[in-house]
Amino acid sequence: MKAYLYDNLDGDQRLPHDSGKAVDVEELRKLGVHYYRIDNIEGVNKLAAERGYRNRDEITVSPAKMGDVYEAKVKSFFDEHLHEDEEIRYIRDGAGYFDVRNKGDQWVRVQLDKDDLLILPAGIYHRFTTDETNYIQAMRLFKEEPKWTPLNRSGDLDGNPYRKEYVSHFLG
Ligand code: KMT
Ligand code: NI
Repeated sequence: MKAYLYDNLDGDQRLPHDSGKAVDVEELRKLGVHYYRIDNIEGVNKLAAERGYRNRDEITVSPAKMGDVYEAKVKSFFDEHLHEDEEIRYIRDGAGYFDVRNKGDQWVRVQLDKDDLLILPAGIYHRFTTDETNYIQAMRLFKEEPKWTPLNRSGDLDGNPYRKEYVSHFLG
């Protein structure tokens, strides 16, 4: 894992876009974003049980797996959005980037590799992209029903109760 401010420069979303300004785990924690390195599935099972997670699936995001829809999928994952539930991603193979908004509404890019696990709180604005290798395999964990309807920021979400809760808890 490596986190830094996104450089906001033009160019493919899959490039590193590293501004050179590092962001540490403490700063992520203040945004409600938790990072763990876990090299065994028992560790993931324990964390999931503690947090009340009951379901999971595995997704491979790659041209080999997705074929013609790969490019469109990668673009849609990169639309800024939030969820009304916590999002846990455990990287099984490959690599990718989760971008999250910080207190100043800047993008923080979190680079994840195999064995990295990231928890994003409900209501945080974020987006995802593969990197230049165009390959990631991840476990997605969810509490009850899969509830990953992305709510895009372009819709006005200031009144959304999950957003309001996040803002008052972490950005207030
Ligand atoms: C997400 O939340 O955008 C995804 O689940 C993308 C695939 S998981 C690395
Ligand atoms: Ni998401």
